[in-house]
Amino acid sequence: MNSNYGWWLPVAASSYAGRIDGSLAILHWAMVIIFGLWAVYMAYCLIRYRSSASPRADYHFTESMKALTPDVVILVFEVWLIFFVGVPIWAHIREDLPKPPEAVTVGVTAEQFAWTAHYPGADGQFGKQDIRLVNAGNPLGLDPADTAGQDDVVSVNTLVLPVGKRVLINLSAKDVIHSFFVPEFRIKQDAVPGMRIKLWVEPTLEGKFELGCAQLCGTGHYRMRADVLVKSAEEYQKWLDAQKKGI
Ligand SMILES: [Cu+2]
Repeated sequence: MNSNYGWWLPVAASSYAGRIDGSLAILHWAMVIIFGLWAVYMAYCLIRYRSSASPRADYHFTESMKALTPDVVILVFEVWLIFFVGVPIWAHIREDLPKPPEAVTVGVTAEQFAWTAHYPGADGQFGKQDIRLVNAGNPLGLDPADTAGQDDVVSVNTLVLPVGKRVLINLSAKDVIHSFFVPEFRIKQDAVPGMRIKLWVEPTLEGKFELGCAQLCGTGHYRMRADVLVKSAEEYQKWLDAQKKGI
């Protein structure tokens, strides 16, 4: 897993990761260029206006609008960056949610200090959940009397996803606010008790990644992590078939 991290960004493993990295690259290169220009300008001013060359201070403010040119350029660049780069990427991630028939739907529930994945099984239906049925052996409170839940798969601290497929994740939390963070997917989303928040990801690389909690959530926060295993469609199906069904 450590090989996914280096001096630069972690490996990009989702369909939208490249676009996020692109916007980061634009921003950082722009900052390098702006920093360089300012450094050169400052050096120029230090020499041009040194005290031996200009012993008297000049208090006249220039009224030429030309002096505002750099500010206008930066303003236009920043507006462009927000509305033509940032917002479209954000809208793609927030709004282009895959619809259940074409997408794999997985429930992910955060709690102190674990991640529980919930798969609907062959019938595509999630079983009924009841908070009164929650216990150590039934972390999601699945109702054993509900037939829709009898083929459901519940997986603690292992989230298995198929490569090249859009996955819809219904994210929730049982106790306090947590945050679903998979750096390789470039996705981070708070999990809030009482809310079911939809997010999606299309993994583009098979492998093992780390799902960490990115919101300080208690004394065991540091160990609130899960493996994200991205597998081929066949391997994914094999894994699902091998899991214990129901509760
Ligand atoms: Cu947490």
